[in-house]
Amino acid sequence: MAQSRSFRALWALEESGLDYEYVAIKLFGDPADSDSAQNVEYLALNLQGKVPTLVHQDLVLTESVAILNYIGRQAPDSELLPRIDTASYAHHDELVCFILAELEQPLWSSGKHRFALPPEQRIPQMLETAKFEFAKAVSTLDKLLGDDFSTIDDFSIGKNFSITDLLLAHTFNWAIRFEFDVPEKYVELRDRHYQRPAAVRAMAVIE
Ligand SMILES: N[C@@H](CCC(=O)N[C@@H](CS)C(=O)NCC(=O)O)C(=O)O
Repeated sequence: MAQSRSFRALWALEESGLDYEYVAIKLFGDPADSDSAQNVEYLALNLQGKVPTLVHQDLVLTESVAILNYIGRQAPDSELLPRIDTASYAHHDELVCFILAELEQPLWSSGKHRFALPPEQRIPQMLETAKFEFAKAVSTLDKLLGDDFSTIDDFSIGKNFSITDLLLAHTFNWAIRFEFDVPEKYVELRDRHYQRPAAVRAMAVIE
């Protein structure tokens, strides 16, 4: 699905150079339609009827970060995953967990309480809480990346683009679309990484 976490997987596939087939899925389509996330065949792959799903031979993965890490391992030359030393791997794990649990969480809370949850489960006041939590996460990110970190020149781990850069750019793009307060430097980071040829190719797939 175009505007979703699926873009992460698509972008990583383009970065990796691996062959893939993109299958469009509609989240809110009629369950009788074969491209609906509620269709029985799709639910057999993805129990929650969510996106993305990656199918490779007998392997089925339904968590976007597991999908990114798998793509990174299938294409080591892409250096989407750090391979220098254990500490770099540990920083990768730490930053991935932080992005999902702290930076993305308020965005998804906001999405759930605006359109994804059944109307009777939505709490409008959550939107203010989400903005508060997002601002807190952004100031922690500043510290995690360090005072010297340049959003114009540096990468979040090591000396090349990797999965954590992709996740940061995608998450800030999400925040910008949802009209959260995003500091200018992270808008620049989003712009810089979204100009990568692989991101542009991935965008063309969903347009
Ligand atoms: N933790 C999962 C979350 C997947 C997810 O919630 N995807 C959203 C689209 S970005 C979805 O399918 N939502 C439909 C729903 O919640 O029913 C991941 O990272 O892949």
